[in-house]
Amino acid sequence: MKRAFSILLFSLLGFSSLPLLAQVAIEKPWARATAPGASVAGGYMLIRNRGAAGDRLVSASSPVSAKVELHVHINDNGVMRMREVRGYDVPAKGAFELKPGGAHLMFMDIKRPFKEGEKLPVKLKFEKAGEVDAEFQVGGLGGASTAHQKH
Ligand SMILES: [Cu+2]
Repeated sequence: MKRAFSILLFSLLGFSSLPLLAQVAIEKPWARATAPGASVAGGYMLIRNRGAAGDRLVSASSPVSAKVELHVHINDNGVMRMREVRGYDVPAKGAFELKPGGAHLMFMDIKRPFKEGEKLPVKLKFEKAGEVDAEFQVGGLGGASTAHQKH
């Protein structure tokens, strides 16, 4: 009888702690290596939302740059331009992808060049999930990075 009670209690505790688990997961966070003299760099990742409610990435910060902005690419009469946005909506049981040519984090006024292979700590702030830490792996210099130099 006592055993049955503790099993019941355990499962109740198990259930009640579920909402405290992170609902948002960051997959494959990476940033582009920078060319000498570059002041900005792009960051990418897949944000997965396991929760039953939508969430929103509202800001990001990192000690490696003065600030981190949330950008999107827009096609302005055939010219690709970047624009800062206030957040990225991540649908319930869904995902939002930041990738080259699309939405991206923009590291502004980087304090030193990003070198391939290093890891950059980034703090992401979500409306519901709160602060989530991620480590962005620096990848190689890519062809699409020239668009970023025009910032
Ligand atoms: Cu940008």
